[in-house]
Amino acid sequence: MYGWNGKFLRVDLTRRKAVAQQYNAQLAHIFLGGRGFAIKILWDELKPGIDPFSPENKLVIAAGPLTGFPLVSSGKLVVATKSPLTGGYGDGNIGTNATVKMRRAGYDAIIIEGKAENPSLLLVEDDKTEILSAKDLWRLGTFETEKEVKKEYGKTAGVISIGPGGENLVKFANIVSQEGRGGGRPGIGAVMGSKNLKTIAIIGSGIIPAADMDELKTIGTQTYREILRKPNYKFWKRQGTMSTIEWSQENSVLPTQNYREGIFENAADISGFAMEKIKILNRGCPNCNMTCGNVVKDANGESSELDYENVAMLGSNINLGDLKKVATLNRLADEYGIDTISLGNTIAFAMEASEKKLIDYKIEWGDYEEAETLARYITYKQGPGLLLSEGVRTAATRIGGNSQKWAMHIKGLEISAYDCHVAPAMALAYGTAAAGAHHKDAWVISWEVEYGRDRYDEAKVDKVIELQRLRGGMFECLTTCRLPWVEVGFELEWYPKYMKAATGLNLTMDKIYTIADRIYALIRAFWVREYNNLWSKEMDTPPARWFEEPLTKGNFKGAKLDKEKYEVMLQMYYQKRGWDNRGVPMKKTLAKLGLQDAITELSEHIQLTA
Ligand code: PTT
Ligand code: SF4
Repeated sequence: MYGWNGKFLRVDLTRRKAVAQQYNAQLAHIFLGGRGFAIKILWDELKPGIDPFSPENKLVIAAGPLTGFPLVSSGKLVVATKSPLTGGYGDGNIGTNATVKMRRAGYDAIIIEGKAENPSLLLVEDDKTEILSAKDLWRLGTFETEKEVKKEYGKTAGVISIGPGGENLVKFANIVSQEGRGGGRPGIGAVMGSKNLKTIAIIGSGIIPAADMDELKTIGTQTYREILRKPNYKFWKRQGTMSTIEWSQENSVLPTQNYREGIFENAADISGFAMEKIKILNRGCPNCNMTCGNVVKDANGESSELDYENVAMLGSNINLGDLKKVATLNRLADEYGIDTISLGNTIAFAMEASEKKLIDYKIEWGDYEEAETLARYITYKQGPGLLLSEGVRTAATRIGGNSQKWAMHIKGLEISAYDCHVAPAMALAYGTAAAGAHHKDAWVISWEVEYGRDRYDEAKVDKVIELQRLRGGMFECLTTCRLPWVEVGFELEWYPKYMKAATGLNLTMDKIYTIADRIYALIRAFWVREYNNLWSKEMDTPPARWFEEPLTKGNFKGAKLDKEKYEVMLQMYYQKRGWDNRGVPMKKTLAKLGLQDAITELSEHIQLTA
């Protein structure tokens, strides 16, 4: 096999054993890698209904057939598990040297099962694996943890770690690497914490096998140069994802005060241009020449790496218009190892609940000091943090008072940073994303703004599916960064060429789409298997706020989503995917995608439509 190493590393923390396992080419050809491997492993190996924090849950870290090669932005890693936040499939994507090192150590994925007795460090050094004590690292923030690990195992070791958020099982704790790359929004870091696994260090010195290494290096060099020539490249290096703040404000989609509004009066103060004034350097993921991590000095003079989502959620959404203070909250989240999107969403929820006197705790819109305190309370599960660390879905259920209408989540995952009062396609993208309300699967909003905001039609449904196939399917499986394509217009045609050089296979876009559809169907089957008869199309529906409370400001004043028309689009989406009117894959769809086993298994949990 070329392109793939053909090996997984399986680590049982309970028995303190690690074994390398060969897998066959068939698996690689039908699931590709990354998210594809993750869902296949979790579907096959997890018993339905398990507690996500029990030793029975598994944590998969997986790369794809392009990861780690000298190809454009190929330093990404998928981290996946059964999510404690949503109860369904959860994953995230981190740019980290750990993925390159894992591939060079000879593995395409690491499957972590069981639970270590004490805080542990997993060390993978080529074909040697050790489970070591992490007693001295426990309670450290993610930056210090990585620093200490590198002191011991060398600067070039790839390291991913959890912070106190993951240790304390905050349901939206994630995994952090390289002081500013964070991934695993639906609590993947908390599952790592439940296994007493503080950090993973990987040293890999081998060569990833390629079908045609000369060709791979030639097109690698050619395409890195091509990126440099892209017209938008220079501006991208200046602002990265931060330019989206201005765009979102112009288009009334910048989440403000818990998604009540789509414009923020202090947007200019937290924009990409404001960021440029306090920026000190660019950082990025391995194998990338677009390095888009904007490192700034925060309110305490510490460095903090800013991206659009972080700033919108910890800025406009909580009504905070001071970028240095936003940067401090962002740094705290990275140090604690908690997801910035869910944190900003949850703080905004608390501010609204406080305003409506549904909780005793007092926190006003834009109150930076209290927001910082609340981030700490959440991380350490103190005071109001105990409830809020469960995420807004659970918090709303507990505090009542109609708060479910403005608990801004879908399937339990807090919505990321686009307001959808006038963006039905983006609402559908959130509604049907693989892990809950995440923009990663289909960032359709930029297309939608051009196409026509208030239309509810088939073209929008088609676009959501097309983007899910590319972003949630191809990029999550190959596993490389999608931003060269999304942000500077790197042509998609390069990926089949990359695949040919890496694996020797002719992977056409049609074949990629079929693989993506297979993965979406299996992820959906995973959700349905977990929820059984509690599953309904409501699970794919955004919160009531967007349908019932119109915008009160800006060009779209008075606008809101139309529930009936949204439902028509949702049914159209199901039909096109071959799912029934509850959003459950039909037998014939599963059969067509080669998922016969899933028919038998899923039939034990819910009645399937033929
Ligand atoms: C992703 C989500 C995002 S998406 C952001 S900013 W974005 C937030 N980043 C966080 C962070 O930082 N620290 C923290 N404690 N929590 C954070 N939560 C949020 O997580 C990220 C980039 C970005 S920046 C994006 S869009 C793209 N995402 C990609 C993806 O998902 N897949 C892929 N193949 N390529 C991608 N390229 C881009 O990567 P989740 P990163 Mg992220 C500090 O994890 O769970 O998927 O949620 O990984 O290495 O930081 O790169 O405006
Ligand atoms: Fe990482 Fe940005 Fe490069 Fe993507 S473009 S690989 S997120 S540095």
